Amino acid sequence: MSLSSVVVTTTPFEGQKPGTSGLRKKVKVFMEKHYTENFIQSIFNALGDKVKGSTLIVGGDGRYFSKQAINIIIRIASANGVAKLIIGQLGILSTPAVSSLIRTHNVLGGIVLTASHNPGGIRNDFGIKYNIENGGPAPDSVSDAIYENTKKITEYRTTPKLETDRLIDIIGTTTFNVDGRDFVVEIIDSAINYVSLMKEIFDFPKLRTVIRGTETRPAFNVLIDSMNGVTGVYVRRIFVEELGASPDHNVCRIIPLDNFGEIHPDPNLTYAKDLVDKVKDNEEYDLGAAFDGDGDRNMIIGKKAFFVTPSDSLAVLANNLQCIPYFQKNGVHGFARSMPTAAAVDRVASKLGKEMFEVPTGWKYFGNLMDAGRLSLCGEESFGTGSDHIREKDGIWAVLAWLSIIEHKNMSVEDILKEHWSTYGRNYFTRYDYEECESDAANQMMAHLEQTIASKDFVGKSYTFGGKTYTVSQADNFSYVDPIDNSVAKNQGIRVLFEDGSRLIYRLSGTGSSGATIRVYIDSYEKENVLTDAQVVLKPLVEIGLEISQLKKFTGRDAPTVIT
Ligand code: VG1
Ligand code: CO
Repeated sequence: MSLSSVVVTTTPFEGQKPGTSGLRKKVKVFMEKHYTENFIQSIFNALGDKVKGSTLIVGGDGRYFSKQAINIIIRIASANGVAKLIIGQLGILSTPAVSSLIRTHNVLGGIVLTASHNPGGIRNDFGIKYNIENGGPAPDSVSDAIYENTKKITEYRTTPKLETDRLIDIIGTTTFNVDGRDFVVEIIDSAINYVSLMKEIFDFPKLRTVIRGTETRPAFNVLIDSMNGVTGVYVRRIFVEELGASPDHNVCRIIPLDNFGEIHPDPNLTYAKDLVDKVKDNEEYDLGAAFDGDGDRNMIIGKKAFFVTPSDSLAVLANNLQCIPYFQKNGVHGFARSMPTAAAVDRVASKLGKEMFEVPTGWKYFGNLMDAGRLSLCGEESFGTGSDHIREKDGIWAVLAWLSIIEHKNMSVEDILKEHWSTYGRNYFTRYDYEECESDAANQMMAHLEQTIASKDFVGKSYTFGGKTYTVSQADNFSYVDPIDNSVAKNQGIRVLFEDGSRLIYRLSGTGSSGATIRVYIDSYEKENVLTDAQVVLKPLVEIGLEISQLKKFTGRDAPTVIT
C-alpha cells in the first residue's frame, strides 16, 4: 500500500538548544504536543539535502518515552525522504554501539535517544542527540544549526498512517512505500555489531583466562554493574557468554529498565554506592566496574573498593596500550583529555613522545583529531574513556582495556596504580558538584568569578589555608581552537592556575534538565608522598576554591551534592 506524507503546522518551542551532549529535558516536556516532532524535524532541516535517500541509525538506552520517540522518528524520517532506518531491537542501542554502527554501515548519522547518566522514568529525563557520519556527537556547528531551526520552525512532515505498532519489537526488515518511494525499517540485534568490534580489538581468549583463571593463575574476580542501564545487554553477551563470567556473582543489574529501577544511573562513588559497598565488604572481588545509562561512562575500582580516578585510569591505559591487539596493529598516535581532567596522562605523553591535546568538556571535541589520525586515546574526568575505535566514549571498552592490562602485568588494580604513581608522581583530583542550584545564583557566581580573575592584582595573589599557600600564576576563561578545522569554542570554564601547577576550575553543567549544576574541579600534582588520601591533600585548595568563588554566599549551599 502506498502511504502519503502530510504537513503539520507547528510553532517553535523555546530552549531546544542542545547542551554538552544533546537536548535533555524532563520526559513531560518531550511529551508536549509537537515538542519532539519539532526537534526531529529541525535536525532534518539542519541536515538539508543530505537527508534524501540517506540511512540513519536509531536507538538508545531504552529509557521511558524511547519507544514513542522512535515511532515519531520513523514517521518523520519517512516523510522527509530518508531511505532507511536501522534500529536496535526494542529501541536498545548503547551510545558506543550507535557510533560503531554508523561507522560500520557508513551512513549519514544516527539519532541517540538518551539522557545518559540522568535519571529516567516518567518524572525524570529524556534526551535526543544527533551523531554525524564519523559516528561522533554533532560538533557545535551542526548543533547550532539544529538550534537555529528549532527557533523558526513552522511545520513538520510526517506519515501518520505508517503503522509503527510493535514494529521495533522483532528483528527483521519492513519496506513501506511513502510518497511513491521505498522506505525501509530494519530492526537489528542490539549487540552483534558491537560484540564483534570488541572481539577485533581485544584478545578474548586471553581475557577469558583472566575471568576464569588457569591452572597456574587464580580467577580474577570481577563485579560488573550495569546500573539497570543499556549495558546489561552487552555485559551478558561479552562478560557472561564470551568471557565466562558467572551470571550470579560477576554481574549485577543487567536487565535494562526504563526507569533504571529508580536509581541515578551514574557510575561514581555517590550513585554507584551499592557496587562500592559490595566490593568493599566482599574481599573476594578484585575489580568492580559500573556504567551509566547509555553505556559510555565507566568507573573502575580495585579490591576493597580501591578507587581509580578517571584521570588516572586514562594515564594508566595510555602507559600500557601496547598490550592490546588493536594498538599493536594500528599504532598509538596522540592522547587527549578534556580541560578539567587532571593532567596525569600528559606526563605519559611526554615520556612516550606522543602528541597531547587539551580540549573543552564534551566528547564532540575529540572527533576531528581522531579523524585526522592524531589521536588514539582520550578521556574525561567525568568517567569517560575511549579510543579511536569509535567516536564516543565507551564504558565496556574501558573495562576490557583494564582487564587486558591486568592480564599482561598480572598485578592488582591497586599495585598498577602505585607503580604508575611511583614512576610519574600523582595528580590528586576531586570534583565537587552542586546540583540543581538556582540558575540566577549560579550565573551570578560565574559573573563574580569573571570579575575576580579580571582584576589587576589577581595574578600573583596568594591564598593560604591549613598551612598551605597557593599563589595564582594565571587565570582565564578557557577557549579552544580546533587544530584541524580552526573552529573556536569560547567560555569553556574558568581556570585559576597556581604556581605549583595546581588548578581550580569552575563550570556550569550543560547536561542538566532543570536549574543549574555548578562543577568545581580541584587538581594538584605531587611528585612524592603519593599515598596520602586525596581529600586530605586537596582540602586546602577546596577551601580556597570556595573562598575565591564565594559559592556559599551565592548559592546558600554548605556542601556539594556529589564528590568524586
Ligand atoms: C558532563 C560531563 C562531560 C561529559 C558530558 C556527557 O557534562 O562533565 O565530561 O562529556 O556530561 O556525558 P556537563 O556539561 O554536565 O559537565 V554523558 O555520559 O552524560 O553523555
Ligand atoms: Co552517558
